[in-house]
Amino acid sequence: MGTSGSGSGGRGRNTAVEGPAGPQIEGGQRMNGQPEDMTSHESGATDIDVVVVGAGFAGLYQLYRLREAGFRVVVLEAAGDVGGTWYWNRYPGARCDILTVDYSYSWDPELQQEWTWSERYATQPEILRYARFVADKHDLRRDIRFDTRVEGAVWNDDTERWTIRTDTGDEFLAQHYVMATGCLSMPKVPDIEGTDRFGGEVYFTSSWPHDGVDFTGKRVAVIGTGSSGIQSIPIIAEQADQLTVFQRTPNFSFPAHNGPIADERLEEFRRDPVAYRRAARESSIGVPVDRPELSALEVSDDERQAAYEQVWQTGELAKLSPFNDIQTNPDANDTLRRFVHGKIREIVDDPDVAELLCPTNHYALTKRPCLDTGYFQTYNLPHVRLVDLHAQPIDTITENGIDLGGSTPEHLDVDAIVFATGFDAMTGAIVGVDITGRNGLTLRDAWAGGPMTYLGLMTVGFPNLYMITGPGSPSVLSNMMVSIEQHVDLITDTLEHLRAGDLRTIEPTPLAQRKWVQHVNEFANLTLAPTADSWYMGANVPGKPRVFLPYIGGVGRYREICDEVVERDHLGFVLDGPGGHHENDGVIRPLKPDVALVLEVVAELGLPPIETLPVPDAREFISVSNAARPPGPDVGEIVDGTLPGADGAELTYRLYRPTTPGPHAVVAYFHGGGWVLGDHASDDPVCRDLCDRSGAVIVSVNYRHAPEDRFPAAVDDGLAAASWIAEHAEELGGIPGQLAVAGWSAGANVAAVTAQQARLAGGPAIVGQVLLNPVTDCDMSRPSYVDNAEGYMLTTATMKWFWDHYCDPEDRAHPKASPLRADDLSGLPPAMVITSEFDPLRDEGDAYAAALAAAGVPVRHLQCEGQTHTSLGAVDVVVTGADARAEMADALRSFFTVPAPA
Ligand code: N01
Repeated sequence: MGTSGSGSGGRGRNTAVEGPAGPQIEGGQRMNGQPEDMTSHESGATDIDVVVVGAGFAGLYQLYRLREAGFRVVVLEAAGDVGGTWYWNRYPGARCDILTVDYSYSWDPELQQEWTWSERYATQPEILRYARFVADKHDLRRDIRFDTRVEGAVWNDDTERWTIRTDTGDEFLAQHYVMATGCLSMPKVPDIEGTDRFGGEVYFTSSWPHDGVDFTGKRVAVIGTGSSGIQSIPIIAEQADQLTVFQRTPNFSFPAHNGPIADERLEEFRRDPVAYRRAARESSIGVPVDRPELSALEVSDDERQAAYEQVWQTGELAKLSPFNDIQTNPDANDTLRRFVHGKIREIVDDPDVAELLCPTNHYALTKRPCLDTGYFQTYNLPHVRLVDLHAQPIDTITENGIDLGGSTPEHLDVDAIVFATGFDAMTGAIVGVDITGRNGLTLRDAWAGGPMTYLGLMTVGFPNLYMITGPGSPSVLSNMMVSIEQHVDLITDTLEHLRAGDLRTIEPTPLAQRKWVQHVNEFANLTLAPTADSWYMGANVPGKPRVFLPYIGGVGRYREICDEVVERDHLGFVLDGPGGHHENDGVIRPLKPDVALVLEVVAELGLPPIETLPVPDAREFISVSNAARPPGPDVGEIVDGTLPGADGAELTYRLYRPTTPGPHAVVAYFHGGGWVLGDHASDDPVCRDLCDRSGAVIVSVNYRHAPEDRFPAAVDDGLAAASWIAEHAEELGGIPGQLAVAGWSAGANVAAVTAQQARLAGGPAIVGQVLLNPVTDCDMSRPSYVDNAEGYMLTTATMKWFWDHYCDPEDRAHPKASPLRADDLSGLPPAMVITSEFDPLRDEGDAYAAALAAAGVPVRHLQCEGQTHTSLGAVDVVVTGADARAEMADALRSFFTVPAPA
């Protein structure tokens, strides 16, 4: 999306033609700023409240806000003028790829009226003019030091200030230090042999000569086919005598259809700019477009084709996903991938070249997609050649050209080489400055395994250091303007808060940071994004840790999170100073992201609480919602049958047989539903999953339910069913003596009681028990009943309703109802007990695991963070639950390796 930030954080090699120092002021007046209210320290250093590094869009707005708030602030900028990315990236064809109506500041209502963009996607010169216009309008340059590169920054714990050192020999002592250095501002160091040897012209798209380059009559090589390459190649081709493009990875690119801004979008904005901007802030990527609701797999081929055709004709990054599962489902993604391949084959005349241009090694949109103007058409020009670096890798660059190896070695003479090879994204410009925090820890060392931040904004050990659109925030996955403004506002508000409270420092807590990094990763892992070798993953820079860098949860969600952090008294931060010491340790998003998404969807449906429904309606409601679940994995065979329960009851069961040849060990499984709801098929996905993963036959039993058959019917049926299954193991395709019990929720209560009753009765032999979020006790006063009373699917009220239907109060303390209350738990089969953090039943499950262990029973106790009572069973919906289910299956397999007790 739109990029921003300056190169002050330290740039890589400059072009052979021009360095970053040459100011080229086209408009506006340049001054080298020295705020009037700066004071000089005795050491000669300048004393100031805030140093901001970078005068791109982030730095400019940050300067404006801090100045308005009365802070003494200086901006240090390596370039000769404002503009950041747009100052440096002047290559031919450079434009933004977010509609410029969206890629513009919203904080100055006047500016929105004063400035009119000329095109849908403004060119680099126009965007740079805009940055200069803003700098002039607000007289920002007087506080900016141009041609000043920050080289190092050291935190002093005694003075609680940063010392910031520049290449001009100046030093600044600042209480706060803001990195507004941009996410794509540190060019990747060229990693192609012989680059330094080349005697011709060398250009980098990331720092293009200010006077432009004329390629007329020249033989030009362009290396790299990311956004910069794809934007510049068609224009270089117009001039060059010969153009050779060296492609390592073909990219997804869509026509930009640039031109005048579409009337309806502009009108929408002009009609109500405030509402328009609000919608952008609450959106997913910072552009006000509706979220798609349909899956790509639930529409007809024609409808899908029409939707993608619309995408192709629209040319907007924010609208590339017309379906809700393009980013998550490989099959859905493949439909878009094939559509784009079709387009490339239509456009490119030479079928071999077309195939080379079709991206096949990554899913669509998992690398940053591009918008182009005539990119694929360029390969139809007779003087343009595409070299596939997989077939013909570059051996070396020579004095006069490029040597290709591979199966068909060849030498190409060229006059100029253009490197469009990208950036050390998101972290490069930050760790490019030598930053030392508390106790001599350098940021480079602290981030050696990947960036560690809280909210992508601050990092432990580096107090009062702020990163605008840092790693772990939506940044590059969003319209940068929206994300920049949010961070600037947040930083400014934070500094005002500190000042008002006479506080000097702010720093995240280790727990908050660790959990935020985990949240960022877990969110990314819900999507296909981490599968690609992208710069989002750091994969383009040799040796860089492979970590998904931005936050993929969306700008609206992220903003809510940040707002909540502030509202909850700066949760996850330590604030300190003469005004007091406030440590508010905690985790802002303890739920797993997919669990949270499910809860959001359910909350939006506004479903009635189960306990408000008559039992038949509640059962109907559950069976309708169950029908909408993903089915779970295929198994070898499913057989329905009946078996005798207690009291002459006939019980239905469903048997799941693995695909592997039998006989198999057998699990008597008892479904969840509070002894009131569900049947032998209601835990279908979980049973399939367990069968598939454990390789055991699963027999799911439809024990009798309350209120028709109250306590102890369910548990008596449990024992009867287990006995029958043990006796008929061979008939069922099982191995005699290899029987375990398992269950979920009330079904886990039935399983636990069955294991106890079998021990008391001397049979059947049970080799193990797997209890998923079990009911083990009737005491509903434990903290988990209070902490998780509502909001996490199973509520305390529903649990009470279940108990009331199932069991008279005077019977509830009986071990057949509350197995935790059994006098003696010794000699029970080995157990695996799984409990979930956000489950009213959590504490009684934990207590049962502890009691079993205390009685000498071998217990595996898995306490699942961020999960709810129902989430672990949501097969193929809550993917973060898969590990726990794998462990359940693993436990079953381990039970079956031991002989059954005699
Ligand atoms: O950089 P890139 P970019 N040998 O990393 C190839 C933003 N942006 O400057 O994919 C051969 O995307 C590399 O190959 P591979 C935007 O966010 C925005 O183009 O790593 N090839 C790739 O093809 C964008 O995503 C606009 O296999 C080598 C290319 O070089 C981001 O900036 C415009 C190589 C680098 O592509 C970066 O874009 C421009 C090697 N040794 C940029 N090393 C807007 O429109 C790398 N490559 C706002």
